[in-house]
Amino acid sequence: MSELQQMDPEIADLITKEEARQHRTMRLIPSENYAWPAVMEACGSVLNNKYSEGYTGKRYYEGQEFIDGVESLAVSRVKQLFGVDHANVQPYSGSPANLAVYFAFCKPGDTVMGMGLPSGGHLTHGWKVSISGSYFNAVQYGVRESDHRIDFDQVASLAREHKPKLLFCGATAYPREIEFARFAEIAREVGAILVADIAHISGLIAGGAHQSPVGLAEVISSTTHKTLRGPRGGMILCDEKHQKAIDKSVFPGLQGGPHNGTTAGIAVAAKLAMTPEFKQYAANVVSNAKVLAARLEERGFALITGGTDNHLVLMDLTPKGVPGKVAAQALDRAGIVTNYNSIPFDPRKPFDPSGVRIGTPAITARGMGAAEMQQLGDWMADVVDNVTDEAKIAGIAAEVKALCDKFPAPGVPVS
Ligand code: DSN
Repeated sequence: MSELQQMDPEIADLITKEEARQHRTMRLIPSENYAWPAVMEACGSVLNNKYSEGYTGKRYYEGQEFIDGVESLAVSRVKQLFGVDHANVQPYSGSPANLAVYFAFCKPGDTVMGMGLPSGGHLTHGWKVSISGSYFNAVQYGVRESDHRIDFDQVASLAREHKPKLLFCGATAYPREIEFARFAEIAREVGAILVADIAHISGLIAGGAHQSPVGLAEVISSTTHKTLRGPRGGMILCDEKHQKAIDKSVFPGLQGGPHNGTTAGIAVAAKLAMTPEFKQYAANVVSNAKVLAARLEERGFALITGGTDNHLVLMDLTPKGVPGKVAAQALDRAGIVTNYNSIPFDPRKPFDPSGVRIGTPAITARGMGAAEMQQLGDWMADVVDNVTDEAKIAGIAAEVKALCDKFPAPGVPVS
């Protein structure tokens, strides 16, 4: 029996059940993935026990000789991976990373710009319920109603009118390439700092499956646990001229001690992301998303923008006559885990929207390929076309489980 089972059987039991759930289901939430087992090992180590406020060589606590080595490796590998001047790997996650970017460059009330949540932007890009939309004068751009692509005419005209200090690009529910060069041109024209939030696509960028914002965005923020397959954490990459402002903003501006186990996990993930295998993984994530999208479209799903360039597909369930939440819940019962999501110009409310958002990072990490994507598209259609047929859904759940048995998830024990 493990220490945890002896000391806290309730938590041990819940973890065992979650392991079984992660094994037997297909994880399609596009922001989720399986961290490498080596990453998990680094995160669950004695590094957890150490306080290290400050940065390498300049700490406020003694006993840092090995922690400094861990953070130096994480920083140098992330810099090498993305080809940037500076990397701060201490943000606790993506939202704190973005908050640190605001704190580095803005005062409350300053004007900032980002993509609105209903168009696929992130809460922290200025949406009104977030601190970013209430402490700053946040101007929101969106997508065109005609094709649901980013409306660059609107981005340019709003930027000229409002002259934001920061212009955020990057998204959480946008299935197309982010055109960093077009954003950079607009930012340059109005004197804004372009911030690329690459949380969803950092692994694709690292693996060469999406263009990089480096050289176009002066500041880049990201999580480290999505397509990058690292620990739950965040990072900020920037040009040398912003290094001081960013570092001061993260610590002591916003955070206390870094989570050293996470820092080690980021170092491990950055090392693994520099391998040829990871390049292949990133390419497979995108090709799987395209195959899945094509099959779903053949089976009658309406895809926002008509398809995908990245890891993510956003579907409008309206033509199927099923609300997004009902579809997501039925899919979950079939072992296909997605999230219901607003679509652009959604007539329904965010808690009961028209869409479902899916992505291929996790199922690709299990080694699934084109044949499995075709099968998955068929299962999804069969579920959504029969949302009240529990016998059919249970049958599909058994088939999903049989497929999952053939493709064990990295780092997830099979009980
Ligand atoms: N919660 C993340 C997502 O699911 O896209 C973004 O923060």
